Amino acid sequence: MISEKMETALNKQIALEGYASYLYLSMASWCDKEGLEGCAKFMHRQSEEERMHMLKIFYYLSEVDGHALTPAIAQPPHEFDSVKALFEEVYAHEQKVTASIHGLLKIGYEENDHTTLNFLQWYVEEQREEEALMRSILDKLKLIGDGPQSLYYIDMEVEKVNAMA
Ligand code: OFO
Repeated sequence: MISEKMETALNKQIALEGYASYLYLSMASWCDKEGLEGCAKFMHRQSEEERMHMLKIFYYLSEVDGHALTPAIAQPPHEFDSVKALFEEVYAHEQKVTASIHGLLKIGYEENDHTTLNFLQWYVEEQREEEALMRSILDKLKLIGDGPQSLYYIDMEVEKVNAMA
């Protein structure tokens, strides 16, 4: 049986993952509009992954006799200043998600909730990977630059990441 405090916090995490899924879907659409096919494909995949992150908590809450709540999701931004600004926003959002996961762990330790702590380990690892991936893309962006001449090369680099996944 899960505590009310943990149930509420996990429902907040569901909402955060759901928002990430919508934000990345919106970013995929913007990339597509800008002709950045590799980036669009990448953001679509990220969006799917975030939906999976959301559902994983959803199923977990049901499994431990909690009540998973379908979140209201705010409309994400539709316009982005540049591809660099877009990836910076992704990175910032991932850092926010990581901080939120750490908040959940804190509650887990306070409550001696080993089951949830164990469940959350997957997210700790996932966030480490996601942050590293976004940092590596931002590093490449710094090298290539994101002026109009560079967009083609940026897109090719992100396409290489797609091919590795
Ligand atoms: Fe699920 O927040 Fe990104 O990975």
